[in-house]
Amino acid sequence: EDGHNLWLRYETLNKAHVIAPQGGKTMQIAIEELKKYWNGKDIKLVIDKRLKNDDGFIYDADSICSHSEIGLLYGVYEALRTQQLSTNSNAGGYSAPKYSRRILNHWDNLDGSIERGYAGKSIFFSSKLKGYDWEKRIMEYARANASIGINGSVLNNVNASPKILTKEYLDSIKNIADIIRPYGIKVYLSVNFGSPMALGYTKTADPLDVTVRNWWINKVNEIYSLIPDFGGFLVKANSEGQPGPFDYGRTHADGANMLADALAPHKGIVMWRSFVYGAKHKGEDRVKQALNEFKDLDGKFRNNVILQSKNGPLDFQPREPYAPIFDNMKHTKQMAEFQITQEYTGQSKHLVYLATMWKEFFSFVSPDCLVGIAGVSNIGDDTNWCGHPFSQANWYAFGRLAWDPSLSADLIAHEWIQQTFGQNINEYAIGDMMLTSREACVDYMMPLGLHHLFAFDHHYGPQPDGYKAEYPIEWCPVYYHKADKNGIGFDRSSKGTNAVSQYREPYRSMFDNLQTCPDEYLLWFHHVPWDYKLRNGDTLWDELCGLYYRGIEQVVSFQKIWQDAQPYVDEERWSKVNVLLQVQLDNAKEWRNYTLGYFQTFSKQPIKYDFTGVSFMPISVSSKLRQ
Ligand code: BDP
Repeated sequence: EDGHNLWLRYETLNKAHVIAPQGGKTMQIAIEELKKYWNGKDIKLVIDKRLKNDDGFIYDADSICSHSEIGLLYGVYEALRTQQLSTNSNAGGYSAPKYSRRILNHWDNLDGSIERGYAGKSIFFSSKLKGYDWEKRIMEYARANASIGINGSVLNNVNASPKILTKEYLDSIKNIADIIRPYGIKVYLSVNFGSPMALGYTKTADPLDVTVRNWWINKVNEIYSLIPDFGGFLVKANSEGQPGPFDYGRTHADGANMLADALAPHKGIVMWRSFVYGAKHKGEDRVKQALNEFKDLDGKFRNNVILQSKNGPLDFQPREPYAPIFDNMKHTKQMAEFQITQEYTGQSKHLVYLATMWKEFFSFVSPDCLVGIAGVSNIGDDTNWCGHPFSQANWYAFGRLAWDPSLSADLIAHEWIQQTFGQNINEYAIGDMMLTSREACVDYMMPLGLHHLFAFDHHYGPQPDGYKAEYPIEWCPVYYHKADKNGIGFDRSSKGTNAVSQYREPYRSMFDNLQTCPDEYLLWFHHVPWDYKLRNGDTLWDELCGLYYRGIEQVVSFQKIWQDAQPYVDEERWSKVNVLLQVQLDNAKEWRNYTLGYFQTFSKQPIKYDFTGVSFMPISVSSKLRQ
């Protein structure tokens, strides 16, 4: 049992009789899946053009009905999913996705490596795979995505090589597109803004230059001649060294609109990332820069441009407040970008279920203000796809939430557990472990709103004392915690950098005021004295210490839960998780020792806890964060 089958563990039954109209490849897949795995007798697939949403479907005991073949396939996976679950009695009814764009962002490089990938090499560009089973692997990938409703893949890294747009690569992208199309998945590409110049076709990449504009038009036409349903481009421009319109004195809107104009005749889109700092607003508090870069451009983007922003204003930290750009760009289409790959949450070594983090985001940012969701993928060519067996749950949860952001993290966890490990496992304990795992990670890495205390470059372990004169200050941990003899935290209140002013009410005032700022964001928004009394009566220092210890206790409790699960889990997956939980515990202790040891040099106060004598403190977060 190597985990390769993910949550797709249907038993082959071969007893269903499927009645379906003539159709294409997608219909064939839908029929095959039912014939093999459906546990009823007759089942009917019906195309009904009166149903408006292409991807939506109606599913009841003996029929699945949709406007389109892909809608039918989604209905089939819903039927098979409910068949696997113990709660299948309330199955059925109408289901349609909240968003038409449910997209994985792969950060895969053309040499087969993956930026922030922790599960092997690229399944798209690795030469190792380009053997006989390459096609099979891509098909399995597409099937897994279709089973949870994902319908788009950006195949390459946002730090994009211009070479992706050469004939050689476009031909291989066409092959991938052909394999994944029947599963309803469109291909998108990340593009380097400087491509025409870098590839030697133009003297500039200025978006207002006619030769540049024509190059892009021709390139886009070439792409569509190979891939008629190509989705569009994802662009990281003027960010972390990438070229962009600023290089020519132009705006992000100029840049995005040029690409949008080339794509529009083919119905393609541009996903333009707001992850920009160190450009025009260099020197300002980093978390304010994205909005400051973009706010004057609100309403200036073409209709087929979507601004894509990370959930938090910094960079995928274990906990951040939501990114205020979502409050402000009222006349611009927006997408949220979640990070499924666990760059800052223990990579594929720690068990951290991220659905609770994404739900926290949705408790502040209404799903209604978005037009799509992107997730930075955690998939590689490892046999089990994601490295840690529980990291598969994050891929699963991303798809389910992109389909329906109102699903609870709890429900999704339980669906995943039953499908992945079967119904005999101690599901509630495992569910509790998953649901509290992100809070545990916050506790042992950086509680109370601390952020970016990570070791340079690899972002795995702690380095709160990190400072390198040769690096931008925004990459240095000391910039973020600002610990000194008086206290700790980044003053972003109205008396500090005033980052709070970017938030809508009531959050602006709530975050601004030390008395009302939720403890979870305390040191994100305030520089707080070591002796400051928190709402629970503890001093800041004692609470900080307590939380690091609590995080460790949580991991110990996960180990216990996993011991109890041993009889119900196959040896291979059980051992793998067991070993990784020990790594997680060792790492959690390292985080505590290093971080508290360092902060103690400022607080000069004792740590009241010891390794063995810690009493377990149940996790409780502010009610707002629990929704
Ligand atoms: C950061 C990663 C970096 C990415 C960047 C991005 O450390 O590797 O290129 O985000 O999203 O989180 O562009």
